[in-house]
Parts: sequence; C-alpha cells; structure tokens
Amino acid sequence: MSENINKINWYPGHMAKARRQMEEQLKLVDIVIELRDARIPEASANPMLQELSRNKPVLIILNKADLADDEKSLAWKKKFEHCLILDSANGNLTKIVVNEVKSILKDKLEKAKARGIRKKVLRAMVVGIPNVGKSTFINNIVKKKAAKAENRPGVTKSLQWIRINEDVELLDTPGVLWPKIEDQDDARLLALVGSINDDILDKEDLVCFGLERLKRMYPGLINKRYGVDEDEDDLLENIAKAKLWLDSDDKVSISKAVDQILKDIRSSRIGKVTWQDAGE
Ligand SMILES: Nc1nc2c(ncn2[C@@H]2O[C@H](COP(=O)(O)OP(=O)(O)O)[C@@H](O)[C@H]2O)c(=O)[nH]1
Ligand SMILES: [Mg+2]
Repeated sequence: MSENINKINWYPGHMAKARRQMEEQLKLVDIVIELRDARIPEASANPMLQELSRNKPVLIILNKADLADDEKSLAWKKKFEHCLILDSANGNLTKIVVNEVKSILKDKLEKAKARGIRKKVLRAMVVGIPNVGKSTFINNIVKKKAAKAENRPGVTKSLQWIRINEDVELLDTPGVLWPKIEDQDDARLLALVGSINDDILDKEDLVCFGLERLKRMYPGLINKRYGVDEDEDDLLENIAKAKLWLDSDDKVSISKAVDQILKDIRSSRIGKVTWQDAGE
C-alpha cells in the first residue's frame, strides 16, 4: 500500500481494508510501537490506534527529536506511560528499544517463565502516520545482521517477522494510519512539518499560521533568524525585503518568501521547534 496519502485515493473501501488488516496484525503482537513526530506529538497521533490495539501496551516514540525542542520533548514524555525520545536517522537504537520493550513486558515474561516457557520471544509492530519515520526506525533497529524469521503455521504467509535479537521480533512492514485531522489547525501542523503535502492548503496561509504560532510560542526566534521586527504588520513582506527575496522584476517576492520559510521550518533551520505544548 502506498504511504503517500496524497497520491492515492483514500476511499472508504481502502481504509476499511487497511484497518481490518491492522486489527488482525495487532492481535499477533505483545506490544505496539507507535511513532509520533516529536515536533507535533498530538497532531501526529493515530486516532484509531487505541481502539484497534485494545489493551496492548503502546510504546510511544517521539521520533525526529533532533528537529524538535528538547525541553518540550521531555515535557511530552512525562504525559505518556511508555515513551522514548529518539532520532531514528542517527545512531544505533536497537539496544535502547529492546530494553524498553522488555522492561514494559516484564510481567508477561515472568508469567511465561512460571509456566515453563523458557524463552518467550516478544512480538512488536510499528505503526504511525505517513512520513513519521517508520521505515527509518525499522532499518535502524533491525540493521543487516537481522535475519528474517521463517513463517510459522497459522500465520498468514505474507507476514514476515524480523528477529531483532534473541528476545524480540518485529513485523517487517509497519502499519500506516491516517493522522488525526479534526480541524484546520491539525492539517496545518501536519503540513508544516511535511507530514502531509501542502497542495491541499493555501501555502501563504500556512506560512502565516506558522509565523503567528512562532511569535506566540518562541518570541524572538523570527527576529533572530530573519532580522525583522516580528511585531510589525506585513511580517511576510518584511521578511522577504530583509532577505532580498525578489522575483524576476526585482520586486519583493512573497511566493519566494513562502517557499523559503517553509523550507526553513521543515528542516528546522529556523530552530528546534515543537509546535504543540504538552500542557499540564
Ligand atoms: N531528522 C530526522 N529525519 C528523520 C528521522 N526519521 C526519519 N527521518 C526522515 O523522514 C523522512 C520519512 O521517513 P520514512 O522512514 O520514509 O517514513 P515512513 O513513511 O513513516 O516510513 C525521510 O526523509 C527520513 O530520512 C529522524 O529521527 N530525524
Ligand atoms: Mg515507509
């Protein structure tokens, strides 16, 4: 299934099938590893996951933490029962993830041992919205040394389990779910970090939304980055002027400013920003 939500027709039949498939797969695992974007911990959640995973423990990964606000990541971590703050694109995460999974499932391991099962292999599945880093995360913790486990009787042929180490194995394909888009702000936050394509939104509107939020949450950041007074009107135009972003007629180019600022935001060149607060 394509993960690019803007390239496929996400008609109900498609969704129902994906949902059913994920529900079946979730039955087979001991723990769900839910990836969220550390820059938008709430808007990158999966609205259906809680219902689909029933009572399975969920380990939340605040991924792309290298692009997010470190202090806010820690505040968010406290809100979740099980959570790791990670950057899947760098370092070797196998040990930290395996240890966390084992620690969360300690009781289950002990019960298995008491029943005489000497070596219980824990099964996990990665889920998350498109572009949150699922493939990057799986590649990171699996590495090349991991061999694919063979299919077992009673399990659909297409399901492949990858052995991470002697204790944990992972479903090789992640579950993809539609993000929570309850209102325009959710959609804008997802577009700001590049989780959904911005062609469903007005880009200038999107950047203005971003700048407003930056002014509120990170006063001084826009001034530092673009050298403008961020409390003046016509902020976008002033930034374009200050940065000499011009069109071919040497006129100040708002569309260049929009594209450039979006790029700065998505790459975190603007600064390590988390767009949603954990609250109390
Ligand atoms: N900076 C940063 N980029 C990441 C991280 N994890 C994934 N990415 C990037 O995010 C993009 C989407 O990652 P991918 O694994 O394809 O996402 P998927 O759609 O969930 O499988 C890729 O360009 C990755 O290189 C991370 O922790 N930090
Ligand atoms: Mg992928």
